[in-house]
Amino acid sequence: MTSTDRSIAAAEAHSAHNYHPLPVVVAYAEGAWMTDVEGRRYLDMLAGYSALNFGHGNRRLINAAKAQLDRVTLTSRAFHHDRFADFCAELAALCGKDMVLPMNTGAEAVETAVKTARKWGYRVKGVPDGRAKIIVADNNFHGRTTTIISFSTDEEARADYGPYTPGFEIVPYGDLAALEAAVDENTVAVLLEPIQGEAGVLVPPPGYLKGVRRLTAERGVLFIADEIQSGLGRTGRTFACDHEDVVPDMYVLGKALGGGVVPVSAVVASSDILGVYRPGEHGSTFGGNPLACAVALEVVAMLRSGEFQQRATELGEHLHQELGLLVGGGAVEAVRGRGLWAGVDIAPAKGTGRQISERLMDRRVLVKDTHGSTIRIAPPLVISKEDLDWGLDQLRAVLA
Ligand code: IF1
Repeated sequence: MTSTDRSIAAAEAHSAHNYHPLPVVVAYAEGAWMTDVEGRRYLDMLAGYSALNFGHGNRRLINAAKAQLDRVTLTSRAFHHDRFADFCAELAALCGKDMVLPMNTGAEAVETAVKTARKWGYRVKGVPDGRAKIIVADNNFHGRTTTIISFSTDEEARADYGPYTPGFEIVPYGDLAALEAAVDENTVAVLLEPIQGEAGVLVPPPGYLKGVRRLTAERGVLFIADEIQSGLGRTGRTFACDHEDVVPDMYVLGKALGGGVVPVSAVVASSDILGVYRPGEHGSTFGGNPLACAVALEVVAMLRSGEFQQRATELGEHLHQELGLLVGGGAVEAVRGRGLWAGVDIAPAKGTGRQISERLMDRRVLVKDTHGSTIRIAPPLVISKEDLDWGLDQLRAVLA
């Protein structure tokens, strides 16, 4: 029995089977590469679902974390600490906003955005108590809490978790007319991913985001952009909304905000929205902790230079050019995405997404399939062009 087999058997014996991971046991990682317990190296083309935009073991992020570990790691929000104000000010400035509410996971930030929109609806917009409505898109993915899966259209994520949280209406993604028809006097927000990740890296029709922005501004409804996966450089811009020069009322951030080192998430908005909170009305034990702030401050500094956005743009153009050549050859039915992010629909005759992922794993490339036979490609933004090309060679070989 190899150490891989032993590790997997123990994991299966002692953990809930809420995932079906590929049979690889990672022990080390650096840059775009991971090494398993047998010493085999793999090219990481998933990057922790975009939490690892800056690569594994990013020296600036590890050093920021190491330095903070010897200072103070947790105070709770019962007291201030010397990284908190800088983190909030710098992150707000990156977003062109003036207030931040820090949390830890993406789902917590989405929940915070939902609570903020409802509270704003009652205290600012004047919606009758308990009547606030939030509009979401079909095939959304915003996390796995009971409220968030209450508005999911994915039966696998939603089944057997009732009773469900009311107050949400689902409209088709990309359909502005349907959205306009759904907005009423009790609508407090529209919550959207600017590009739908789990749905298969779905880019909305050109002009959709601009239309949502115009409609929500006209109707006094908050536009909440869930940029947890699409944001922080992944699509070649700081935010996916930037591709349409759209500024939402609330940015919901997570994943790469913690640099792949610690969980860091946040809602970022203007003070006339986040100013609705009074002490004691929301919170989190770890939200905005010193270690999280130290790492996230370094992430914000790295994004300020624009180098990661530039890399994702240039390498992304190359990625999509190469993937585009595969369409129509019988193996790939469609490719979608932006920057260093692509959803590749494999022809079912070539195998399921899982089977393709396993064949790629045998060739030392790690990706994740999503529904059916789509694989998601999202390498760390630090990947070299040579490594990206090597990864594409393995995909072409698997599909040949
Ligand atoms: C899993 C994918 C799924 C997200 C967006 C909020 C969250 C996520 C746009 C919640 C998290 C993760 C969760 C992980 C797999 C992955 C994922 F889309 F990235 F592929 F599931 F859909 N908004 N996405 O993508 O953030 O609470 O996880 O920090 O749950 O299997 P979280």
